[in-house]
Amino acid sequence: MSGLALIAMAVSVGVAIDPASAGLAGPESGAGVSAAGTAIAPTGHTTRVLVTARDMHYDPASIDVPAGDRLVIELVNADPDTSHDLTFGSDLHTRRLRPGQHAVLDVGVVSRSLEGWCSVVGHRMRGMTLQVQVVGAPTAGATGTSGSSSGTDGEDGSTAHDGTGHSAEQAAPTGPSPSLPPSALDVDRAAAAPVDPVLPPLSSARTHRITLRATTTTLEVAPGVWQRRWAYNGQVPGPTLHGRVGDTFIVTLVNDTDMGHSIDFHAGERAPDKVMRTIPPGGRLTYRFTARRAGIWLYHCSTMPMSAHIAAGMFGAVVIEPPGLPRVDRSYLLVQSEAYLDTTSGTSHDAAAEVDAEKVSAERPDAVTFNGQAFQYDHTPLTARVGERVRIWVLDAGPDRATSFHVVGSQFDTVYLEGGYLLRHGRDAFGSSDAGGSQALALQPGQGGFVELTPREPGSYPVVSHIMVDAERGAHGILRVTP
Ligand SMILES: [Cu+2]
Repeated sequence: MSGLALIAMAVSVGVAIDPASAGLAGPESGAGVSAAGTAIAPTGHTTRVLVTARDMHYDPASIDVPAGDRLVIELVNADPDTSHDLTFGSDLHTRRLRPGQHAVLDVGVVSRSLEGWCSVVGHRMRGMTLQVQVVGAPTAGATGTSGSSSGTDGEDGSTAHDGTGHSAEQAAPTGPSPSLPPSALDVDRAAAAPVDPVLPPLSSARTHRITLRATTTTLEVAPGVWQRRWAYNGQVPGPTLHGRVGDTFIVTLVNDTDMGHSIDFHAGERAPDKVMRTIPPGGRLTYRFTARRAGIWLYHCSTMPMSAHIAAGMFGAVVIEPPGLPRVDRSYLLVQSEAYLDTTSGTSHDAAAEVDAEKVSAERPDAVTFNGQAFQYDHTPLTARVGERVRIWVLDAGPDRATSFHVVGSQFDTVYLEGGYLLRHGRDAFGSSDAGGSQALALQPGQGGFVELTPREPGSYPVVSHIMVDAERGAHGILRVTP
């Protein structure tokens, strides 16, 4: 039999069934094809297996199927708070199941071993794989064995097809997608929607009520470079909360996505168990906290894998002013974070993909940003006049990169780090002379503070992370000072 004929036959017998879109139409006729290119006669028998998805595993994690049997998998999502699915490749998959839902997947006549996995970002990496082992398959050829998961290809390429007509190669883990070339981070182009870096004003309210909706939204991470971001209220960073010591925040979190999400406010002291729990698609919770201490505090999604959820855009700032904080002429807020792009199908608006969780794991950011977009303040600068006092609040959301916040051409006479002043008008905590100065504010992920400076001359002062590779990846902007 020629390779071409084999391919044609394999395609004709394999039918992927998503019960949401089609009824069970089994591949009852025709033969499967072994890994070595040998036709396998269908037994006419169907193996049905119930598989439960829970806690980043399938149970069972491995299924034995007699060669030539048709395999039908019933998948149940037994997780209380997050979505799962099962895919064997691009065409053979269930729909995404919410907690408690189930689906039937007709895998077809199985003639070689397969690996299935959950396509929700990060789940495969954390162990959600399902092995389908063919047992009792005939040995064919000198080296190949039907049912081998090694994917040994025949010379004619026919064995790229299993009995379902789907390429087994799709089952191989792909690894991180290629890095975005630095030239793609175009400094000279304007962002479609630059984020206002001005700190929202303090209101007189002592109780703050806000609804945060977890969304999936296509946003720019650099001019012309887009990602399907997971975002609170469709923006990255999420809304800034601004209050005083003693204020109460009543936050309603609503999950408008098809996967589980959560929220963790560093600004409050709460047992994580209930308020930080992951809520399912459509779910909601109320998270109440009182801000007892001053600082700039991170909030972020804490659903696993947390690195991917934060990298995808689920973070924001809570600014709790220290008592007696003096008024200044300009007050800005910069949240630094990294972006990890799945570049497989491009980064245009229409091609934008979700976060590349494997790239996050490999610590290979494509961009480092202030307020979610690389280089945005090169094009729409922060502004001040000569002699004005400028305060810049800085928060490092990570998930993984520290920052060394620096304003080229200026010095800080006031530096506030994690709830205390390192310097206040040039004087340190020991009350030494008032001639001290600072050049950079060092922050690890999950830390924040502010700096104050007074520009002496008009000009363009670069605002950077002095971790230079990150400045070159986009943690770079301009403070434009006019006379
Ligand atoms: Cu999340």
